[in-house]
Amino acid sequence: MILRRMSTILVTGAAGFIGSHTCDFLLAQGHRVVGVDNFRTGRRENLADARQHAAFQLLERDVAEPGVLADLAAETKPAAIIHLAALVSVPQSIEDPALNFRLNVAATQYVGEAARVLKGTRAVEEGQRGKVRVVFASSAAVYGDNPELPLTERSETRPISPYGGAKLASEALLLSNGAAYGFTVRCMRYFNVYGPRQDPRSPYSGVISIFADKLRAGSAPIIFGDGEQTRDFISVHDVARANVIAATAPDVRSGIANICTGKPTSLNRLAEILRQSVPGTPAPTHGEERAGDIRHSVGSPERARLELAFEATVPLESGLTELMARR
Ligand code: UD2
Repeated sequence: MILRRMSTILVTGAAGFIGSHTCDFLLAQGHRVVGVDNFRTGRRENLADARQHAAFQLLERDVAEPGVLADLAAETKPAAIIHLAALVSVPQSIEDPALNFRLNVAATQYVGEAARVLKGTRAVEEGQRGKVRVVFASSAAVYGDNPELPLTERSETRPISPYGGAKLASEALLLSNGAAYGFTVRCMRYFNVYGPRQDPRSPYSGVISIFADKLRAGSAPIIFGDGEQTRDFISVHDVARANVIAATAPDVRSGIANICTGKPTSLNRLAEILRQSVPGTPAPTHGEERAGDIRHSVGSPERARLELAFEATVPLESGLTELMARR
């Protein structure tokens, strides 16, 4: 795949888990990156590698404030905005739906406005004749507890948290703005993303970060329920690559894509692979099933393959081995 060369890409939420890996991958591909973060949950240390690059610029700004992103877009004239800044916690969205609205819906409107500003200026850099692009971090949470598997982009969306609702609303906002004002929008429905830099500290953090943290400390992970529930775990390296393809590959059209592997893995299997990667670690114990837990979730990766030529390539085993070898 031939990527557009040396674009300037604006990444919101640059210091976050997915954001920082996306910045690293963009820089490795030779792009210039303007990273924006307000450091509410993002961490400076996530950008230790990116900050070594001359092509990386980091700005501390709050993109949930009106006008901030539009001004930044006018200043930096990126070819694409990858919008990853968000309230990332599903439980927090339930506790504070107003904050969820501000960070996960209102801020998205400002992304649309920034893309409109770019469209109006000579936004696209010399040599790049493509349209302005927006890549949006959506989530499998838009499917809620839809049991028809695998989940495709045509599956019914019935989110069961303010977080999932906000992601779905933001998809519609951006896609409709893109259609009305003439910019390209790609909504990326990430499934269960894992990898280095994922914060394990909350009980609602991704299960892999929690298990890895426990095993590093020499304690046993706790599997909620019988462990036969399944998830579609995808490496953050694959997710970062998918974001970069969506932002920079030629001929990407507006639309939605699941970003997943298409392979279900049970929690029991996950715990077994983790134990194999670090011999001598304790066996998991089983606890109560988590209230509201979805039994099975797996996505269809077909549309991403057809429309983005993206396929996840990191096998879970090697992704987990890399994770356990770090820190
Ligand atoms: C997502 C949300 C979660 C909740 C849920 C609602 C994230 C990271 N999680 O969960 O907050 O809103 O959707 O359905 O956004 N598990 C264990 N032991 C642990 C931790 C988790 O067994 O210490 C299990 C958990 O019960 C589940 C699986 O691991 O069956 C995956 O959990 P997860 O929170 O990583 O992801 P998910 O998609 O269930």
